[in-house]
Amino acid sequence: MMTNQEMMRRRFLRDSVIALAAPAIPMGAWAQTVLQKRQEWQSFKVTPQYGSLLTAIRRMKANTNAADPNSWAYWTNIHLNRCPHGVAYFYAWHRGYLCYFERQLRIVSGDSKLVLPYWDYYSNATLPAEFTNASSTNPLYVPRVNTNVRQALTLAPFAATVTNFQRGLYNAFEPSLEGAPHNPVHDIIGNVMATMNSPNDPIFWLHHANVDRLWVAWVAAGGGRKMPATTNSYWLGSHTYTSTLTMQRSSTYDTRTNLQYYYQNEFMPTTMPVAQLPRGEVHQVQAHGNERLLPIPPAGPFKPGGRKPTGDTTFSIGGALAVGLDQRSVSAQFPVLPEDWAAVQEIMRGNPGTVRGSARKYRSVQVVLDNLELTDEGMNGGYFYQVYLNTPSADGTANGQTSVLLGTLGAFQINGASHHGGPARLSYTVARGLVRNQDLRVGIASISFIRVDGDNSPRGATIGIGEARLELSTEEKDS
Ligand SMILES: [Cu+2]
Repeated sequence: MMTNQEMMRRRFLRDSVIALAAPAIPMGAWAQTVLQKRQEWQSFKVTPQYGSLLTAIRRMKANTNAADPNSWAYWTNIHLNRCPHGVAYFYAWHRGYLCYFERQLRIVSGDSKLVLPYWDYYSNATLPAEFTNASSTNPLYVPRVNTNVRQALTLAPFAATVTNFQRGLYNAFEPSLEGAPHNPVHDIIGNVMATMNSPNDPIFWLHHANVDRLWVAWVAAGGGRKMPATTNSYWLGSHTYTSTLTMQRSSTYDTRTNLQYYYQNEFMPTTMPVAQLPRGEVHQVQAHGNERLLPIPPAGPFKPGGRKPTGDTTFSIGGALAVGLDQRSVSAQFPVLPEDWAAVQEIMRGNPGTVRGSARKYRSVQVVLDNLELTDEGMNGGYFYQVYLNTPSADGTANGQTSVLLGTLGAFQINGASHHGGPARLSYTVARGLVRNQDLRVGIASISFIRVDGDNSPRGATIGIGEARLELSTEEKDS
């Protein structure tokens, strides 16, 4: 039996063939010549272009030919089939995608002044009212699990230490911002936003415009923050959207040179929208990196996965099997040999580590969540987990040791990891220095899942993890 996604993909392939007959959109020749300003929603919605946006979305949703760029489904399918999540070019690919979509909005609405707006959730963490008005004639409305994303936000990507850009380097902006707020905003809003069909929700475009803006702001902030140079091989080749729609990677290096747009506000956020916390609830304050003494959540009743090679280049020094997550926070605790922990410490110092049972030299450490599955209740999102690596003491507390935030886990991340086929696996790099000089006092390591809810999150089982493990990898990661 074909899965939904296989059917979507086949339909897409069929439609792509039809699309070849349509006039080809010029490739690599971005014809935008007037510098355009992308405005925050609150400014945008009082301009004449607000009406043009509604008109464009209405017309695109009414067009049921998914092979037609004037249809809404055409743009959702591009994301479903091509989007790179958790890999290189996450931002750059989406930058080109948004530009092509924005151009289509202009074509469909007939308004050459229509420019994509963004949603600055650091200023207004509640979805703009225009998106939540459930009137059947409102093209901006789709059902969602939550409408406040306060809990998804963090200032971590804007820390002075995050100076590298691309995935694969330590202290890199790309995986940091993707890890939060990008992913948890998808998770917390939920429903279609928690899936690879997320562009079907109009708020997707404003969310991604904001993510793109945060990238612009990060570059503009200076302070040693560095992009790969324009001459770097990172910018060779092109982004693919459909068989006929591509864009030179080098065109997406910045927004003004080729793409001809900028943002109303190009500063990094410096504060969280605290004033918009829901009343009457004590919410956990998010902390990131190495800054927090976290009470370790109770250990779940999970069987140890044992130490073993997990591939040609990776070796698991311990893990827990069949880890089930629900509305509670939980830890997966498992034994780690002192000599294996010593190898971790070597790697944290920048030296290769070796382990018994393998001839390889290991150069990085990661937490791997393997064979991830969503339950029926978990499928719609509306929640997420912060994934921590702890080295707990015998009584289960952090015992003066810092907890290390590795990233986030939710329906969106799992859907992203599985949608190109194969078992869903997520890995989180343990940055060098994060667990340096930390003892493994009782021979136990712990991977903790701190549940984060919105105002209206589901109860019950959400996510199953075949194995949560601590892995050494031969992959070199520059600092
Ligand atoms: Cu996204």
